[in-house]
Amino acid sequence: MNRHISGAERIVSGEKINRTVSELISRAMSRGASPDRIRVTIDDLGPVIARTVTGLDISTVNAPDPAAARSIAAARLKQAGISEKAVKQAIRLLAAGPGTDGQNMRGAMIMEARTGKRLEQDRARGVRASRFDWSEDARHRVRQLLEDHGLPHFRIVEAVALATKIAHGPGVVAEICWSDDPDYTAGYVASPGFGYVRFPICKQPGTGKGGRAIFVQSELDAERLIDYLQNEPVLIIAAGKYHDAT
Ligand code: WAQ
Ligand code: MG
Repeated sequence: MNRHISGAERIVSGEKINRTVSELISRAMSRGASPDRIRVTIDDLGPVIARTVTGLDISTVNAPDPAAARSIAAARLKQAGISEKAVKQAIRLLAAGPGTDGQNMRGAMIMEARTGKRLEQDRARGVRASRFDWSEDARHRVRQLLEDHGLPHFRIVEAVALATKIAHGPGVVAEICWSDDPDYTAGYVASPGFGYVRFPICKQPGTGKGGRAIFVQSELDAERLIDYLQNEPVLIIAAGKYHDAT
């Protein structure tokens, strides 16, 4: 089997490389799985200064079941300016497995907000965002914020970081995601305007289909966005706020 279990990445200064690599290796081996392979890649970002941003605000909508969660998520996306057609298309694909033959993708779909047209070149793999991280201080603060609201932080901290990078991308209107992990039922919608809105139950437990769809204003945005997602370093230097859902 060649199934990818989980990935993580960090942006750190040179003197923290050793410590960071050992933390990531411990993390990869600490979750019940015993991976056949752990791959570590270190990229020198050179003199490039990461763009610095604040993490998205976070809220939780406790919809009782997947149908309710998806319908509230859809309403939020429509308010953000995504067409009904595009929203339905994204949700249908996440539920079915958006890759080839109902497989999951390793990356995200990119969709035009008005038409739902898919703009990623490789529809089997999708686009992987990389080169984003919390500063040490901001990571500490967002963990504390989540703990203060009784939330386990492990996946949420990673998902908010990715959603924050995506929300700051050129042409991005909003995003929808739920995990492809059979025993993790949560998902979210995110946008620069309403932040990161979580839904603890986006799918039935045991369902191994999920993914991400990023909606862009126009077809012309796709190329610039893909370059940004893959290459431009983004460092989150402050945590957003936690709101009770409205
Ligand atoms: N860039 C783009 N797409 C990605 C990336 C990435 N770096 N990593 C994962 N994906 C896509 C890919 O299609 C996966 O199948 C899909 O997202 C889901 O990934 O409680 O755990 O890592 O607030 O399973 C969200 C809710 C959890 C957290 C998301 O996603 C919460 C999650 P997973
Ligand atoms: Mg997963």
